[in-house]
Amino acid sequence: MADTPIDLRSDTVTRPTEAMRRAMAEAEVGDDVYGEDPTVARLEALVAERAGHAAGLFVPSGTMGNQVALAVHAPRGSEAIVPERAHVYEYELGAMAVIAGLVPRFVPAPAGVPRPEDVRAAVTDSLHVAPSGVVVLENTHNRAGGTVVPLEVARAVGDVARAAGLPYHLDGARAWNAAAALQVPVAEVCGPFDSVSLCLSKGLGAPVGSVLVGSAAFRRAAHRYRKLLGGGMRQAGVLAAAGIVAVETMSERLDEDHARARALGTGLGRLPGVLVDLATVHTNMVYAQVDDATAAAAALAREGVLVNALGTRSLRFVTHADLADGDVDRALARAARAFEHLADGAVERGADGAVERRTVRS
Ligand code: TLP
Repeated sequence: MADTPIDLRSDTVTRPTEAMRRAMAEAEVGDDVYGEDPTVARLEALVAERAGHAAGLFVPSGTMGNQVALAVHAPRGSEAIVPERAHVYEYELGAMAVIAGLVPRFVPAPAGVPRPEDVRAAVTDSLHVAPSGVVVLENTHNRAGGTVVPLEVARAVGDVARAAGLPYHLDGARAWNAAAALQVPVAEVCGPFDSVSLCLSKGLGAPVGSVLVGSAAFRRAAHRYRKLLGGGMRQAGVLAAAGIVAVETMSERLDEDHARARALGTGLGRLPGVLVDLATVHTNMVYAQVDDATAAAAALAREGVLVNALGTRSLRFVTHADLADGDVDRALARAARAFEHLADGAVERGADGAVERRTVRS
């Protein structure tokens, strides 16, 4: 294996910065189950304020943030209307069924963006099917490539939800990335929703945690669910302190991750046997199509580049705060070595090496 591995599996692999570690060591804490941790209270107020919502609740993970929100919003036996390939369904182990008793109703979402009319068509109060319980969006949409949902679409889907009397939740694990890409404050991204789960442990680099924001009444209900799920944490200010540093110092640097993803995507797309749709590289993720994702990920790992294989043909590369200058070039050089022997099956090239035709595969 070449030198130090470059870890592009996820932005969750980032380690706390020196400033975070100092803040953790010095955090003022109390028993948060008694509501006595001042640092947790500060983090919750900070994120609620940044997101433009009345109240925040610190939860251990994005999964718990989403699942608590769904459980609060929708009655058991109802449907969660979700964009296809949404994290709340694909990667949360069926939690919406296990915890809240919900079934998913998918709407098509090319590039992660549903059409408001498809959401409207998915709403039902028919006697013969499960009633609609909640509408969900994901911004950025992970499985679609870290793509950004435009604000006007988020608002228009919100109008549909409101007209139908349905609560509206955002999986905003990477809402700060969406805000950076759209060049708006994160409150704009979070504005149309009744609740948003924002992760501190992804692009912002905190070691643990998410904040679920919404109204004061929503927070009261969510607080009970968090406890029910075993998410009542005691001196959690040690973790919240890192979250405060993350929000205050790391959200402004996300453009750097996005520029690196674009450079990485451009370089990867030039390699034999690799197909990258640069139109989907909006933020810090690059999805590359190859003939055999498992073999390609193993070849990359041997050269010192760690990525996730998703499905049989997709590789996901994620840029993040722990990358150093030059890591993208180093990763590309290693990828070129790893893919040397792969067939150039995905693309056809002209004499000058330019891609002439791409075969798009699922
Ligand atoms: N996603 C992880 C993996 O689970 C795939 C990653 O590496 O990207 N919503 C979205 C959109 C997410 O991408 C994730 C994490 C979550 C929610 C859940 O967050 P955690 O891992 O904190 O429970």
